[in-house]
Amino acid sequence: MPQQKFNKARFNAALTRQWQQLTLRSAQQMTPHQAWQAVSAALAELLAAQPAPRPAEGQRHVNYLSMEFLIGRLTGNNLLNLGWYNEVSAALAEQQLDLSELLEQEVDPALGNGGLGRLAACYLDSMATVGQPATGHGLNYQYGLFRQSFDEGHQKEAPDDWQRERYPWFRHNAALDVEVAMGGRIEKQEDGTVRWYPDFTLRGEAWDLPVTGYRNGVTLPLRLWQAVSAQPFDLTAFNDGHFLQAEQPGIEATKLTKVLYPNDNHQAGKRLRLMQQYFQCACAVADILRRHHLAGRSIHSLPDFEVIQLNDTHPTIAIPEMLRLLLDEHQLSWDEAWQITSRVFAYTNHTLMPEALERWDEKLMRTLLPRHMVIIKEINRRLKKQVKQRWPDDKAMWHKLAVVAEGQVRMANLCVVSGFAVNGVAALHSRLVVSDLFPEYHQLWPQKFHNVTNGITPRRWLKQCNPALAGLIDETLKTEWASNLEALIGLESYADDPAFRQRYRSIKQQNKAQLTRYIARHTGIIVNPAALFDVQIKRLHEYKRQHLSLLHILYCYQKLIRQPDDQTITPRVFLFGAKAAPGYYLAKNIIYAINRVAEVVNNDPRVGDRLRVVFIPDYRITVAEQMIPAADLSEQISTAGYEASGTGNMKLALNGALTIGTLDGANVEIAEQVGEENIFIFGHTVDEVKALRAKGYNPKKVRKQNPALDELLKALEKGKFSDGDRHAFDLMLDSLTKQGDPWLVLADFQAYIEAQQRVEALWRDPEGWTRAAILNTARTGMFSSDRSIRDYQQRIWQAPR
Ligand code: 26W
Repeated sequence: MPQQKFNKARFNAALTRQWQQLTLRSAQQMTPHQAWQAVSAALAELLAAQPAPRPAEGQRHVNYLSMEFLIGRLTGNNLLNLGWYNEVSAALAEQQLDLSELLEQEVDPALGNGGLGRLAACYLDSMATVGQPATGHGLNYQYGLFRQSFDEGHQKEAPDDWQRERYPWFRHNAALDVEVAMGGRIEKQEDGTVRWYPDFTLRGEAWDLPVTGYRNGVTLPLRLWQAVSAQPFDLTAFNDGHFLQAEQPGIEATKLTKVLYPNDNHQAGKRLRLMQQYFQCACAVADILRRHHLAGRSIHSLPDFEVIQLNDTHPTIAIPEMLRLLLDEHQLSWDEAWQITSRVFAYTNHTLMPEALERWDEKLMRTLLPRHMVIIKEINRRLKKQVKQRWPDDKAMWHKLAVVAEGQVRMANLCVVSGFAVNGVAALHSRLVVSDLFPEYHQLWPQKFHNVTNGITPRRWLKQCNPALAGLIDETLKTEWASNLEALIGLESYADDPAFRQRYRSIKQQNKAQLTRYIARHTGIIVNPAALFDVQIKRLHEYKRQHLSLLHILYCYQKLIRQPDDQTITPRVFLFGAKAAPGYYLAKNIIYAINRVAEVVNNDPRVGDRLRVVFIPDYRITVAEQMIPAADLSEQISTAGYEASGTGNMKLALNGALTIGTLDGANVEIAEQVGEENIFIFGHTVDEVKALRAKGYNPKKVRKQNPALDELLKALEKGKFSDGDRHAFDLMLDSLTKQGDPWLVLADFQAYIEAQQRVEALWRDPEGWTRAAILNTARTGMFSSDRSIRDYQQRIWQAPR
């Protein structure tokens, strides 16, 4: 489809209506925040007319189900994708409104925790851009991820009431409202069918956000479901005289989509969370079936037209929900219903961490979803028959393959059994999904398993967040690279061009100066923009090892104190951005330790401006957009085998940061692309991690054999960074020393220090560094999410033959 033209007259008319509704007399009377709302609402009105793409022959409509969509600010991004930025800016200037200023007024919708949520947002952007017909289905949380602040170094959480004022991009599509039932009991009817008598019903409202393709006239809906009570009162209870009870279900309803669970990689097992999951799935499945029926199609042809991609196991209940509707509403036989369902669902795994793999208590599931539990049991019973045929008398095998076992429903197993495809998110991770997570299922159905390496949208993560570099690339390549990122390879030959290097370096310097101002404004800390900007941005988790970086900071600090006159020491600014789950005390202790060390280092006069440690509070998409273009070094130092992919690693490399990292997740593929001389790889590999654990890993021994490491740990233990408090960092230190160092931080310490020395050696050669940075930009084109979406299209989303 062609790019949609900007219609200035329609835009001005829509904008006028906006300020008139505010009972103002001119556009200039709006506050900057009102102006942002009015401009966005006017644009949303123009966009409502944009068509969704039609499926090509044999192409299915993709329904992307995710509990999280970390979309970030929309207004600027939509203007860039539409190609209207300059025209809107000019139209507003005529009314004395400054576009770039009002864009800063936008709230940052934080409807996700981390990587999985941001990936969902990048994938919608790319589906719109490549013209893949799709709908994103999620929840309209009233409160997004908590806002983070620091109180004497401790993380504090505050609610994120992001919709307190109206969010102008939303459109309530009232024609799509859905009824969702929960609780109650089931009864077998005389004809053998089952009837569900639920306890209460909620209404799901569809709140749509437009996702714009890049200059192709396409808009896809991101449909965020919101719970409201179906009826204000339960009339039977009301008539019985139980006035107070009568409002009960309504109270539940408003609670349901109130808040996003702030856990990342840890399942809490809460009833309300299960209700959220079911609510989302019921709304999405009803919506998909309605569209199918409206098109006048037979239910049997559903798999030819629709595919449902499950973003991890959080929306798994969509599977028994689909079966329930086919069996109970459409009165299909089990075999027919199964035929349809098992060709519609595909599942993406994002983590191997045992504590993140969802298991729901059978009892809880039965009280909330009695009919679904019966269906899950039937899936389990039929699977057992199949397994017994293949492996007679092998109890251990069945124990591994069971969907229901030990009173729990294993959601990942349910996905593998009931879906036609399973994929990991990076080459290494997809291998581990087969070898470590599902080896038995792989024996049964090898054809189900795939890899799709993650990607990032180059629109937001280069063109929008780094306009200076984007401009240099435009000028150099003279081609539309933003929708064809592999074209960046054309920059390779400029890596040896001194003039190009100079411009590339000065853009990085400009971005660093801008971030320096941001840091001063938000933290009061003055950093040296000429220093090496060493960046670690991601959720706070032990396996991501922010504390390994902390040990390196202490190492640098010690060295500087010992050799104050050594002019060869590299000036560094260590920058962190990370939120810890509110109940994850060890992670919070790591934040506290970093903040306390920062306090000491930043205020030590012997340090001068050669070392700074900055923990930027409330890390979110908008902050990432500031930090990524300014980074020199990208820290990707997870214990090998635990970071499924990483996507921050891709954003940083694309923007010309060099990676220091383990051979984990997509780091492996980044290393392959950029070449080993342009990346700093260190540490135990997946196989070495396994071997070390098998042999019996003893962190105390490592410590004893490494006097430098021992000294750093002692300084922390003795309270040197906590005003003499010897217990300030107990949670973190006990884990490293007394509790066996489960993430092998000490085991990788020495290799990490040596890799950092290689970093410094290259930093001393600015020409060599810039060359490597340019090659990182030039060679990371494959990490565009457009490529990921094309992989999904080819490997997974094809209609069954
Ligand atoms: C049930 C609690 C819970 C919540 C979130 C468990 C697991 C999650 C997510 C799967 C965690 C997550 O965001 N995983 C990240 O997904 C990214 C996108 O694929 C990867 O790049 C990251 O490596 C992975 O940690």
